[in-house]
This record gives sequence, C-alpha cells and structure tokens, in this order.
Amino acid sequence: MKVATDRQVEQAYTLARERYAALGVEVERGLERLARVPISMHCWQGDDVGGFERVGAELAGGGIQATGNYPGKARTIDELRRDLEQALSLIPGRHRLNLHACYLDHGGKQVERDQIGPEHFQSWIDWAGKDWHGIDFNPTYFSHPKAADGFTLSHPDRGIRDFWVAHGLACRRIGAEIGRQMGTPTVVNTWIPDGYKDVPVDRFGPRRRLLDSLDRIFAAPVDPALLLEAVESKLFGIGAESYTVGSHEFYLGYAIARGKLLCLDAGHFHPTETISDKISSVLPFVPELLLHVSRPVRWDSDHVVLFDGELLAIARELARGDTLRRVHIGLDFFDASINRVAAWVVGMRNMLKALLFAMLEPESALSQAEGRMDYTERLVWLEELKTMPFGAVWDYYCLERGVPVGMAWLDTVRQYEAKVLARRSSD
Ligand code: RNT
Ligand code: ZN
Repeated sequence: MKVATDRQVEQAYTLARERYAALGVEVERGLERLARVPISMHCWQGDDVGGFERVGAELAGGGIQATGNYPGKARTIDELRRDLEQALSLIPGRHRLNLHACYLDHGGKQVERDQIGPEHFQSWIDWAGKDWHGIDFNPTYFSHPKAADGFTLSHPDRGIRDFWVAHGLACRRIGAEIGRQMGTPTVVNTWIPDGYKDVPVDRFGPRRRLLDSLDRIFAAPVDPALLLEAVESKLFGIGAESYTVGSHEFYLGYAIARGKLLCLDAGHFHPTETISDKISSVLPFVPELLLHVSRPVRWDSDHVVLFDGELLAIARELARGDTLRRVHIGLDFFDASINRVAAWVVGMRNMLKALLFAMLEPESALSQAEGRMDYTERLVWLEELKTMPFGAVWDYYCLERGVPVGMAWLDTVRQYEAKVLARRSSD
C-alpha cells in the first residue's frame, strides 16, 4: 500500500513549512535536530525478555512479565538480529541497540553470569557495526536460580550478594569495552527485582545491603567516554507488591550522592504519576538521566508506546532548551500479543514523532507569553499547535530518510511475517 506519491508528500510538506514559518518556526531546523537524536531500541521486545542463555529460554521472571503468544518470536541470536534489522529499516534515523546480559553469544557453551566477559558480546559489536549509533547494556538480575528468592544485590546471604556483585562488575567491563569499540559511551543500567510480596518487618536491612553492593560494584572509577552508569527504581512488581528495595527515593538519593545517572521508567510510579514532570526536577541534581519510555496500563504492563499526551509531555521537556544533551532515551516495553517487529516500529516511530512535534513548537513565542503572565495566550497557542499540519512534516522526514511513509511500512512487516516469522515453529 502506497499511502501517497512522493510528489504529494513534497507538496504537502511545502505548504506545511509555510504554515509553520508563519508562526516563526523553521521546520528544517526541527528536522535536523531530530536526525541527531538516537533512541535506544530494546532487544527484549523481540523475544519476550527470554534471552539466549539456555536453549529454549523461559519467559522473564523477577516481577516482569510479557503476556501474549503471538507466533514468530525470535529463538536464536540470528533470528533476533534479522528481526532487529527488519525493524530498523522502517524507522527513520540512526539508533542505538539496548542489550541485556542474558542475550550473550556463548557459542554453545553455557557461561555463568559472574563469568561473562566482552568476548560474549563481540559478535553483537561486529554485527551492530556502522548501522547502529551505539550499544547500551543491562546486567540481568532476574530469571535465574540465584534470583529465585526474590532478592539479588540485597539478598541476606552474603554468597548470593557476592555472585550478583560479580555479575555487576562483569557487566561494567563489558559496557566499557563495547563503548570503546563503538566509539560512544555505553549506558549501563542497573535494575533489580528485589522486594517483598507482603509487609516486611525490616525495611532498612535490604536497603543497607543494596547500598553496600552498589558501592562495591561502582567502587573503581570509570571513563565516562566509555561508560555511563544508571540506576532504575520501581514501585512494585508481580510478587513484590508491598516493598521494593530499589525504590524511587532510594535511587534518587543514590544517583545524587554517587554522581550516577537516574533512570526514570514511565511505568514505575503510581498510576497517575508521570515522569514528564520529574525531568526538570531531577536534572539539576544528577549528571544525566536515562529514560525508559514505556506505557503502563493500570500497572507496569509495558504496553507499546503510543503517540499520546504523556509521550508529548516527555518530548516537550526534552526538546526545550538543551535538555537532550543530558538525557538518554531508551524504550522499554514488551508486548507478546502482536507482531513483535511491528511493536518496535510503532514505538520507535511514535517516540520520534513526539520529539518532532515538540521541536516544531515556537519555543520563544510560548515562553514570551508565559513570561508576560499571559496565560490566555499560552493556552491558545498550545491548543492551536495541536492541529498544525505536523503529519505532513513527519511524512516528509520519512521520505527524506528513505523509510516508508505513513502505514506503508506495515506491508513490509506483513511480508516479513509471511516469509520469515510464520515459518518459525512455536515449539
Ligand atoms: C523492569 C524494568 C527493566 C526491565 C528490563 C528488561 O521493571 O523496567 O528496565 O524492563 O531491564
Ligand atoms: Zn525499565
């Protein structure tokens, strides 16, 4: 399905550019800015957070859960890479790959998580090569027998903590080596599932132990040109409803005290609490931020990101001023009930669309109205902008970057599904 001819896209763009120019917005500037923003695309949407440690790995444990049984999930590294390539070819711009430690390439010989090294990710680095802007990384502190008690870095048993600290240290080395080879720092993000299903007696002990484990992992200084380290909080998880060791306040304090990046996941707060308002509150106190752009539906359900109000609110915060210089954007969702390649494409394109929308707002006119305390004008401006011919600019951007315009990309995904995904047996 061709949704429009190239000429139609160009004509609509020319008119749209004039409309924006009348508001004092230079559309070309917005498009150039957008082209410089990499989004970190999470590998785990491709196989429901399974990973490749074991043959036929299970679904994620540790309080996160992909639901659905849509056929065609990637079962091997090669399958996942093909799927990632397919998705990337339908997304405008140059982006980053976000890997988890459990996606290692062990070449048939199982390796324990405290023993992994950069060699297990060399094939990812070689594959990512020049097509990707860089690679980000995550230690995997879940889906493992030593995480089965619901505790890892804060486990009461010293031996189990030591094992996970060793994993954290190994991931640091891996992250730094990836950063060195890719020529752009790897953002290594720490999230642990630790928590209690029911009301604990001692809330201090696990947090004291987590603090100590983190300090052991982060003890040696690292070169920020190779590695940036983030910590990710959470409110609750399945089976950890009453108490999460790594809460927001805990990691906010940790990131500020230790100069780490704070990771804000859109699904890790109370249902009506949003992360858009947290960006300007936290950035004055931490060096940089990592975002896990996700979509919670009633809980931390990790639905595919929509072009909705909260995504726009996040994008506006990023587009204004030079905030983007200090914020890394990653996606974090996993929907196993729809075509997984399509899930990536929808989420990535929506994130980019939202950024473009925000980059086409007349920042100075809006802030002047606010500065004059003319809240009537501010309101009228913001409402007017919603019906500007933004779609025509987005379509043109896709055309210019050589990716399908409109929903024409779905045809490609359907063909890929028929040719490749449908042939993967579900055994
Ligand atoms: C879990 C966190 C975490 C994971 C990934 C797979 O609640 O959001 O970021 O989704 O590490
Ligand atoms: Zn997350």
